[in-house]
Amino acid sequence: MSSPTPQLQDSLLQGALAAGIGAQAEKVFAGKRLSRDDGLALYACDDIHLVGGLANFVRERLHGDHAFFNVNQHINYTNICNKLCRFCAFQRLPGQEGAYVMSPEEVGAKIRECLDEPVTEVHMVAGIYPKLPYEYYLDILRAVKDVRPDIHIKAFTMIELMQIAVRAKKPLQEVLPELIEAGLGSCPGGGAEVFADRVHLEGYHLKNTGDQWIETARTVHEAGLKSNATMLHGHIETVEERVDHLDRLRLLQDETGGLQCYIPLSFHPENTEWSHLPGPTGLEELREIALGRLMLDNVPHIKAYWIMLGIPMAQLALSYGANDVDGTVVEERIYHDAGATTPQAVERSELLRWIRDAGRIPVERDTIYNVLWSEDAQAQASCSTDAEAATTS
Ligand code: V47
Repeated sequence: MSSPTPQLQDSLLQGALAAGIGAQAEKVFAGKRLSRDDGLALYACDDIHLVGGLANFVRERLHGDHAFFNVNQHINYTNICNKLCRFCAFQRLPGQEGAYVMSPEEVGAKIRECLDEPVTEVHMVAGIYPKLPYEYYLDILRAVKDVRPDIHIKAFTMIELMQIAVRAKKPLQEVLPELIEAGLGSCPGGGAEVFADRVHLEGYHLKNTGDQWIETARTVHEAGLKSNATMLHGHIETVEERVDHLDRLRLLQDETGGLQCYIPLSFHPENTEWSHLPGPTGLEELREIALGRLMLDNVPHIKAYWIMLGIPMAQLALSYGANDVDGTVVEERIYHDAGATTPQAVERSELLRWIRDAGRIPVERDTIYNVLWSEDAQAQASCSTDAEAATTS
């Protein structure tokens, strides 16, 4: 496994001093936490490749050349939603053309369709449809497990969990053990958007606030579940609001340690109320990956979600701070409704090919980052140790 050399560190430092981010580079090399002002300085730095180089330094210090992926399937059980978020192209109102709700049987059938594939995770999220009863959520989890008992269910964003607790008429603390009993394994990072109240009011005022997202994630972590975290960038938010978002995630992580991965999500404007906004450029996307890696010093993994970025940009992101690319993803809908032109799935062999092409070593993981397979002896060894531990416990 490669690790950053002193020569690389020296040339990065020279570049950083010339670009006016020497103090930030020194902190990065010393493993010290960057302040909010440091974050602003990194956003303001003209040389994105230098910022990316610093993030890559941290990425290689943590993960060497490894790039994680998994074999996964997405299920969006309903697109009916009452939150009317201005950035969303996926939502429908009840009765509107294209509106759907999948029954638990239909959810099970979707899982059955992929039984021949080596899928280890189902990523299940949807809109907020208040008519769905509490039992529905338990039933869709059970439907998945009935068909594929070994699959890991990563389901329900924080706003969905808030809604489930409302329908259960119980505090989330009491609901989570029941969801876990029905099959829930961890929670995805979606729905965080940008925590700042100003952006919340303007773009998604019916949805949870930033404080509510953090509070719900805290409850999830206290219940023993891991979760991911996202930030939806490239619309009306300021850089100060992005730094604030990252800092609040970092503080949550100091407290709970429950975040395993951070995923910057690039806003796709098509078919949304914000279709007049341009969305982020490629270099802005790379900067978000880099800032995530540099600011979130306590979050182990940074994901370049290839469905959103496209494969070429995800390959580049693996040298700008990202160490994960998500998975093979069968049937993504949220981004494709918003105009994404990436494929809706990729073969495992194809994913391996383009990770190798990016100069990285593919490592297949499960949802909670146990290594399942790798060409690299060191990663493979940690995989057999995990397997031995699992079989002897
Ligand atoms: O919650 C919705 C965002 C999220 C748009 O946890 C949009 O491993 C851009 O959270 N343009 C869903 N973004 C995706 C998500 C995710 C994806 C991959 C992995 C994980 C994980 C989580 O997408 C939504 C919302 O924040 N979103 N509409 C749009 N037009």
